[in-house]
Amino acid sequence: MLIKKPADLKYSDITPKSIYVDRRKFLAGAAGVGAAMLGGRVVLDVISPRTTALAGTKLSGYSKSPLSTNEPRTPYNDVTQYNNFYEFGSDKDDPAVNAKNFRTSPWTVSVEGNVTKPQKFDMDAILKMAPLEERIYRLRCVEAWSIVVPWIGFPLSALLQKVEPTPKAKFVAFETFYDPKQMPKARGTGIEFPYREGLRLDEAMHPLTLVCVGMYGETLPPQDGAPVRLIVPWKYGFKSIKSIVKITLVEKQPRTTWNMAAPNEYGFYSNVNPKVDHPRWSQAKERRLGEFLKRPTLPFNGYADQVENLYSGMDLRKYF
Ligand SMILES: Nc1nc2c(c(=O)[nH]1)N[C@H]1C(S)=C(S)[C@@H](COP(=O)(O)O)O[C@H]1N2
Ligand SMILES: [Mo]
Repeated sequence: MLIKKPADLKYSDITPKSIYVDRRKFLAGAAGVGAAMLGGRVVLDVISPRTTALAGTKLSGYSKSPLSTNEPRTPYNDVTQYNNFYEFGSDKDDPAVNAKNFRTSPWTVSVEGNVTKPQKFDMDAILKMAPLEERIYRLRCVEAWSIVVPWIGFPLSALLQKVEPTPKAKFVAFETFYDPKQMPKARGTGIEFPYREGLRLDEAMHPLTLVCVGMYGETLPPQDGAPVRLIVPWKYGFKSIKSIVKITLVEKQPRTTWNMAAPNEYGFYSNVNPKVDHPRWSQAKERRLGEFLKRPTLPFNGYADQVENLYSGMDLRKYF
């Protein structure tokens, strides 16, 4: 049994939880098993070489962000059993079942477009790109449920700075991996794939905008967007695109999946706004998963102090 030194560790070597838990029992007492630090940052638990699934592997060496909410976190089981990830089906319990064997390694994210240094990053490069932080953020789905999750990641601005956007770059377009063979349920959902999202460049550079690689101390489970997703906490959940493979810096406002599917229902901006109802339901309240009573929805999902200046002078009914 080979135990690599931290410096040799590759993301693709990470052992899935089910396997390392067994191995831990098996190895109880063996030296070399446990959290490791690499250059004061990341890093992954134990490990022997493997190239299979990755979710549920411990992350360590991350700091706790002062940008976290102190609201109670939503139970892990709610966050991982009640999902929107249409590539794996449109019912809330579909992704947990159908994404189980989603192959997330090897994985690369291509960053291109109006940039001086277009680059393809593998997961090792992404994990080492910036110090990892745990950020406890609220995420509010446009369907009026919400969660509070200890996400792990780093500001998207750190990634964008690496590729040096040119002055022509005004928006950022994101694309999810799509493979009809691994995602046979996608077709029946009625939306177009690959799933696309977008942000204005200043929204993308905002310190709250997170490149997310983990949650609850571990790498992301497949149903929550492994191995890398976005979390944009002041916008409706569909902006927080999962399993990203491509990021393009563009001049014009990019097309986005839900806006293409129903432009009268889902805008490009999609800032959480209790005063602007969805055409088919109110946005005034939400149900926190795991709770019974509804609670009021807050403007910008409670992040108004930090983001409302991005939209000064804009009519947020028109730009919904
Ligand atoms: N690629 C992709 N990303 C996606 C979606 C999707 O269907 N496909 N659903 C979005 C929606 S509507 C929400 S509410 C959040 C849900 O994230 P969660 O399942 O981790 O709670 O993911 C978003 N990201
Ligand atoms: Mo959503």
